Amino acid sequence: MKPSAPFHRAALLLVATLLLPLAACSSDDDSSKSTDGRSSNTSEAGGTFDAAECDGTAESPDVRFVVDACGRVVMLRGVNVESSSKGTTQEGDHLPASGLQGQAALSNWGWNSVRFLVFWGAIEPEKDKFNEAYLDKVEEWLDWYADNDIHVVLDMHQDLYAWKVGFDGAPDWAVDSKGVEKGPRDENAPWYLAGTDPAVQNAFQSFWNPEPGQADLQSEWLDALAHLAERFADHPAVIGYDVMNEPSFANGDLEATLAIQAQAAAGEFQNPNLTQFMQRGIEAVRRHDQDSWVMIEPTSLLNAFPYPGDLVFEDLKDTRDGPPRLSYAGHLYEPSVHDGGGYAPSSTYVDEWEKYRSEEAARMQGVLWFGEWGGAPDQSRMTEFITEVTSMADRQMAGWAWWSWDPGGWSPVKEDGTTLSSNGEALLRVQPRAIAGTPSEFAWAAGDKVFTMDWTGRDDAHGPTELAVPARLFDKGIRVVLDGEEITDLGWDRDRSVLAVSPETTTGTHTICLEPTNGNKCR
Ligand code: 9MR
Repeated sequence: MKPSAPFHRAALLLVATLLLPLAACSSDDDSSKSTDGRSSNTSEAGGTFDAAECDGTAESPDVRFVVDACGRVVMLRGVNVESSSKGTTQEGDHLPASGLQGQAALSNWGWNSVRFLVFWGAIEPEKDKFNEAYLDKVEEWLDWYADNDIHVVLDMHQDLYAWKVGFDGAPDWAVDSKGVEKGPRDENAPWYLAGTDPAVQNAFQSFWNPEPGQADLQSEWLDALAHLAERFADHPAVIGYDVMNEPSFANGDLEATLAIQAQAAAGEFQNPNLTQFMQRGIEAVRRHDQDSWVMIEPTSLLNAFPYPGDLVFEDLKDTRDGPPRLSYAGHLYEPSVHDGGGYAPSSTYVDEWEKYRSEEAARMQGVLWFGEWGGAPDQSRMTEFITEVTSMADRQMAGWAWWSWDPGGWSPVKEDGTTLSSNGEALLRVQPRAIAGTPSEFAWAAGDKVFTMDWTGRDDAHGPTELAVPARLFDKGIRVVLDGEEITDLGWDRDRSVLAVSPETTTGTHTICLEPTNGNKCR
């Protein structure tokens, strides 16, 4: 988004309603995924790693963690790919304009995951006819990610419902705006203000609250999601599905949405309509895929306002055999940062977000994952914002996906697709990619460039523990102390920014400390 005027109170209500609307290892770890060898890790520090042991049968040691086909805990960290896929009409290829070759730059950060945008209108442009040619193209991207050890969450994206009334999402045939045409747009206004368009609201109403005689569009959406899961259940890159991006207006129209703000602020707003849709989303994925995680978003209202969540968390149940594989996937958009107005020192947003969302993820028995967060680089205290959010994520051992890759703008890279933006510089950090055990805590001190982590090994986790160690941060090299001993033979792949370590014993507690070559903080 192009940041416009600084954020102000009047816009806040609208952000709430639109941006954030209402109503409502590869781990797919079946053995077919691991036998092709791509889902298992190939960086074999220690030399004892047998990829054949990665049969995808290990369950997560805790509902708060994702695991890969090797049973290692995966801390999902990466980026959304990408806004450009939306296009401006249902027609078009709906693939990232930056191109597959541009993804190699992800190795600057050692990231292990992407949230990849797909669209109902691209999957099913004509009713009941799935577009396999589009899905074949998506598969080419998935193949590349699998080959490069990057997990993918497929995100059923929409912005203001559909191209025909808003920006993207639903196919033209699934838009019922009750005879109202898309209104004129002020190209200089924030995009989400287009949610005031009666055509958008009517289309959402038809989706969330159909009247007798109207089509059951929710079931149509879920059938497209189920088809996506059927196509990619066995793909080694796919680790999750995001049921619906930023669900909006599930409780009614704009007026009704504005009316619930006070209720929402008081923690009294619950949204059974959206809860039921998300439960059906879990079941739609499980028709074909028992192993991936299902990402569930609350109303988009909560992205800008860290109010208590609206989902009926205890009603969301995974129907797979075995422990639940769910993720609570709300977005983190500090309103002023989203609109380019800078990160005020007095902002309490990140603290409140942490308090509510971590407690709600626990109630849902899900992995906490910020499916989107970001902002323009050229605003005050953006680096502080990034540092605070990433530190919070580490404290919570939560995953995140930056919005978005699209080179230029908010991206970690400038228009050329490789030079780091100031956002990219701030996002360079040491963090876990895959942990052959169960982490108890980890932290990155950006000032001293010191990373520490404690974990307990598990017999059912195979392969090395991997950290993202961006080569650009340590031009003179690194010093690593594992279980009190300095490692002399480092398994650090600088091209991929991945460090692999294997403690002498698999089980038991382990600790790692990493710092620049000449550091003296790690003992
Ligand atoms: O950043 C995107 C902006 O350029 C587009 O105009 C807008 C509408 O398509 O979408 C923005 O991306 C949003 C994403 O789709 C949903 N979450 C919030 C993102 C930032 O506003």
